[in-house]
Amino acid sequence: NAQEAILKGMQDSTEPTIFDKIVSKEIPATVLYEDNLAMAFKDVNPVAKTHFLVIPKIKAGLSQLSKANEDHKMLLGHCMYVAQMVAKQEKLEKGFRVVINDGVDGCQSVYHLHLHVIGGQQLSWPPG
Ligand code: DGP
Repeated sequence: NAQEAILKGMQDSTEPTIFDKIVSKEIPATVLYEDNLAMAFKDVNPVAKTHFLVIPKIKAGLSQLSKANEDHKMLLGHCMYVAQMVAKQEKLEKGFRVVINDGVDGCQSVYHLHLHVIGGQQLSWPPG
């Protein structure tokens, strides 16, 4: 569709990451949901009983949230929507947390935008 074409055409000079290999199925992941724009899969290093990631399949320059521009709004909204949809699928009816780590201070380790969805147990607040 048109949105996909716009995203595909957006310059991406950022390095490919392990998440590109998950999208292309070069490396395995437990995929919970996938559509033409986004993918949700279990985090390999869970910090709670349920911990999955939602990523845009087309990075489109979004190595991190702070690189977002106007053209990314639909994709960002879509990822947020997918996060709550998969949370329902994973039966997180008592609640959950969505986190985006950005940059060094945010402890980001993979530079391909991703939403962490964490739950399945009582969480504490605030994070460090
Ligand atoms: P962050 O620190 O926000 O950049 O989180 C990156 C997350 O990605 C971290 O919780 C571990 C997860 N992760 C890293 N490599 C892999 C992988 O190869 N497979 C899966 N499923 N998750 C990964």
